Amino acid sequence: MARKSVHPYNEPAGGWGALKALGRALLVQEVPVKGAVTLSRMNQPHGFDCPGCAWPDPKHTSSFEFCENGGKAIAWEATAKRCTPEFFAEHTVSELSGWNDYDLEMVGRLTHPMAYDATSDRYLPVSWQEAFQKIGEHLRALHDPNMADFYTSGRTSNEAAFLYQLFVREFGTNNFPDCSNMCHEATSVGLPQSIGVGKGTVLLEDFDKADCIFIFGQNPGTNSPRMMTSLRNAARRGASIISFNPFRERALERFQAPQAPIEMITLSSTTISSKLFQVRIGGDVAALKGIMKVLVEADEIARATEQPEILDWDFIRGHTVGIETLTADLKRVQWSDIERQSGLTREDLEYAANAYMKAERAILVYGMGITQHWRGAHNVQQIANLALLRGNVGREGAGVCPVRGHSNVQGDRTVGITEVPTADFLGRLERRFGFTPPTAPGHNVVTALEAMIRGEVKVFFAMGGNFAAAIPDWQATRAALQNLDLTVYVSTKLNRSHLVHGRAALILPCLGRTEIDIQAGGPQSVTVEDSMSMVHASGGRNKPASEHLKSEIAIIAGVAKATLGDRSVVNWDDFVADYDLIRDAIEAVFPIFQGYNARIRVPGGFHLTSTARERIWTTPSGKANFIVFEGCGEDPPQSDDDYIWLTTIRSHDQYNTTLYSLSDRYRGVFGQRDVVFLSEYEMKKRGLQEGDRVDLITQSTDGAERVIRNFRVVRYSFPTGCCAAYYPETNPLVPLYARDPMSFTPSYKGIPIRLVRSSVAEAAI
Ligand SMILES: Nc1nc2c(c(=O)[nH]1)N[C@H]1C(S)=C(S)[C@@H](COP(=O)(O)OP(=O)(O)OC[C@H]3O[C@@H](n4cnc5c(=O)[nH]c(N)nc54)[C@H](O)[C@@H]3O)O[C@H]1N2
Ligand SMILES: Nc1nc2c(c(=O)[nH]1)N[C@H]1C(S)=C(S)[C@@H](COP(=O)(O)OP(=O)(O)OC[C@H]3O[C@@H](n4cnc5c(=O)[nH]c(N)nc54)[C@H](O)[C@@H]3O)O[C@H]1N2
Ligand SMILES: [Mo]
Repeated sequence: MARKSVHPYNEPAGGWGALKALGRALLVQEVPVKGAVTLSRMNQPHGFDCPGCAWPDPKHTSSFEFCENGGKAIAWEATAKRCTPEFFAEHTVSELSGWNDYDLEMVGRLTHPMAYDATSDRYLPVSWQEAFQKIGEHLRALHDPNMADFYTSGRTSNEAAFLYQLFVREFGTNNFPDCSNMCHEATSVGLPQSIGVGKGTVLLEDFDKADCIFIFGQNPGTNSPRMMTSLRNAARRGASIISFNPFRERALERFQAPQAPIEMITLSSTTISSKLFQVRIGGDVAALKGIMKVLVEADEIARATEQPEILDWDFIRGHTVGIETLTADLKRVQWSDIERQSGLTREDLEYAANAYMKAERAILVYGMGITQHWRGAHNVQQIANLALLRGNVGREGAGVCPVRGHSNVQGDRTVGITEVPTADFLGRLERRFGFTPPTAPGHNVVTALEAMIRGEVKVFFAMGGNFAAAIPDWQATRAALQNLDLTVYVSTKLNRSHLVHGRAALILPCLGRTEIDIQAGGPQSVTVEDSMSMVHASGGRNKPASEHLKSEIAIIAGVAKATLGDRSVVNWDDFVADYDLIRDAIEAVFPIFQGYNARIRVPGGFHLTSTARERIWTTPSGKANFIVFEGCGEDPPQSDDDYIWLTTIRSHDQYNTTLYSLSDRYRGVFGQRDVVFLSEYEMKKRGLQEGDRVDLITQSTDGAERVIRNFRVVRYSFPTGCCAAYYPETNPLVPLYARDPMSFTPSYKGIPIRLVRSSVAEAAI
C-alpha cells in the first residue's frame, strides 16, 4: 500500500499511469492471468457488461476498449480471495466493526449464506432454505407490508430487478428505496417536467457530431473512463469542450489514450477542455443563468439589427412554452449576484456563451455536481433550459446527457423499481399476473430512513449495495438500522452494512456479472440498459467464486416462495429456469421492450426509444417547458461568516463505497483519505498550514452535533468559500434534512460546515 504523501501528478490522465494501476489492481486481487482473459470479454458481443459504469459501448462490437477503472471493478469481482465461514468463525462482528472499509472488502468474495448469531456475536453458515424461511417468517409476521423496505443498488440486471419488484408488489408494498435516490433522482424528477423524459436524449454517435460539449459537475476520467474516447475524438476534431468543476480534474484537462499507440509511445496527450471553469460549489445555476442571460441579450440585439437570430425561435415557438417568463427572469438577474454565486467572472461566462452560440450542435453533459444539491432537480432543469434555447434537443449531435452511475441503475428504473409507480404500469402488471398491486406511494431512501428512525420499519432487504455506508447522517441512520428486527443483504463482498445490522441479519452471497449462471434451462444471460438507453445482453463465463452462490434471480424466487407460499400467483421456478420467460413478462408489462428476446440476440442490443429525442413532449402542456429558477442559490444562504461549503467526492481509486486503494493519483494524494482540500486563501483565513489537522463540523439547524475529526489539510487550487473531502467518510456530516425537496436527493455536494483545528495532538493520531 502507498505511503502517505501529497505531491502533484503531472502526467495526463489515462496513458501508462492507467495501465500500471490496472496491473497493480490485478496483482493485489491475485488474478494476473485469469484477469486478463476476463477483461478481454468485457463489453464484447458475447461477453458480459462491465459492472463499472453506465457509459455505453460502441455497439458492443469493437475490440476490447481499455478502461482502468472498469478493469479494477472486474478485478475486484474476479479476485482469488475468499470470505469463508472459517473467516467469520475467527472474527466477531464487534471486532470486524473496527476494520476499515478497504480491509473488509479485501477479504474477498463471500462464499456461503451466513446468519448473525447474537450469542457468539458472529456470522454462522446457514443453508439457503433456512435463510429463505427466516426471511419469510419475518415478512409474514408484519401486520402491514409497508413495514418492510426493499433497497436496490444499480448493478442488478433488468431480469432480477423485474422479478424483485414483482415479488415485493405481490407481497404488498411500493417501498423501493433505490441507489438512484441518492444519485440521479434529480434527473428522474426534474427532467420530465422540462422535456417529458427522465433520461438523456443523446446516443454515443452524437458525440462524433457535436461542435460543443459542456460538462457540468462530472468527472469522466475516473467515473466513466470510456467516455474519454468520445471526448478525445471530439477535442481532436476541434469541438470546444468546456467544463465547470471546482476541481481542475486531470482528465478534463489532458488525456493520453491507452488505445492510441502514437500517443502512448510519444508520451503525447490530447488537451480535452478548451476551458475549465472552477465554479464554486453550488454555483452552477448562477453560471447557467449567466450564460443564458448572454444568449438572450445577444439575441435581442441580433434581432433588432437584423442579424441572424441566436435563439432557435422556430423550435421555441413550435415546441416550447414559458420563454417569456424565462427571459424576464434572466433580464432581472444581476451580474453581481451571478458572479458572487458562481465564483466566475462575466467574461468567463461570456466566453462559454460564445462557444455555445457558435456551435451548431451542442451536448450538455452533467453528473453528481449538479444533482446532489438542495435544489438538484431545479439545477437539472436549468441545463434543459440552456439546451432548449438553441433547439439542442432531438437533433443529431445535440442533447442533454446525464451520465448515470451504476451500470444498470437506469434499467432497474425502466423495469419497475420505483416507489411511485404509474397507474398504467400497475394496470399492466395486474393484467399480466392477476394480482392487485399496491397503489400507495412507497419509501425512497430518505423517507425510508425517516420511517426507520420513527420505528415504523422492521425489515430491511437490500439487493446489492452498501446502504449503511452510502446513506447520509450516520449517527441517526445507523442507529435506526441497528434497531430493525431483520436486515438482509444480497452481496458479493463483505462490507460495512453487514456489520451495521439488525437484531437478526443475513448475508446472501450471489453470482457476479463475470460468472457463468447455469439454471435448469442451461446457461443464462441477463440484460442491462446503459446511460444512453441501449439495452443489451450480458453473460458471464468465469467459474463462480463458490459452488454455494446463487443468482440474484434464484435468490428472489427463493425468498418469494418462502414468503408468499401458495398465495403467490407467480410460477417462480419457471422464471428461474429460463430467463427468456422473464423477458417475455417484461415485454408484456412494458411495451417498449417489444421483441425483447429477439432484439438482444443481435450484437449491440437495441435502443429504447426516447420521446424527447423524437421531439415528442410527454408533458402536461404537450410541449417542452422552460422552467424558471428564482435567484441564483442552489444551496440555502448561511447567516454567519464562519461556514464553508463542503462537497463530497470520489477518489480515482474507489467505486462508491468500495476502496481500491487509499490513493487518489490524479489529485496527487497517496496512502490516505482523511484529508480536506482547501485553497491557500481559506487556509490563511483560518491560520492553517498544509498538514494541519482539523475537525469538520456541520452547521446543523436541528441542534444535532455532526462532526468528523482529525482530517489533514491539503492545499489545492479550489474556489473561495469551498472545500472538499472524500465520500463515504464524510457521510456523518450530511444531515438527512439536507436534500432537494422535489427529488429527495441528498445534498452530498453542498453541506455548510466549519473547520476547527483539532484538539487531539498530532502525535496521538
Ligand atoms: N471508478 C468509479 N466509477 C464510478 C463510480 C465510482 O465511485 N468509481 N461511481 C458510479 C456512480 S454510482 C456514479 S453516480 C457516477 C458518479 O460520477 P460523477 O457524476 O463524476 O460523480 P462525482 O465524482 O461524485 O462528482 C463529479 C464531479 O463533481 C464535482 N463537483 C462537486 N461539487 C460540485 C458543484 O457544486 N458543481 C460542479 N459543477 N461540480 C461539482 C467534483 O469535483 C467531481 O469532479 O460514477 C459511476 N462510476
Ligand atoms: N457523501 C456522499 N454519499 C454518496 C454519494 C456521494 O457522492 N457522496 N454518492 C451516492 C451515489 S451516486 C450512490 S449510487 C450510492 C451508492 O450506494 P450503493 O449502491 O449502495 O453502494 P456501492 O458502494 O456501489 O455497493 C457496493 C457493494 O455492492 C455489492 N455488490 C457488488 N457487485 C454486486 C452484484 O453484482 N450483486 C449484488 N447483489 N451485490 C453486489 C458488494 O457487496 C459491494 O460491497 O452512494 C451515494 N452516497
Ligand atoms: Mo450513483
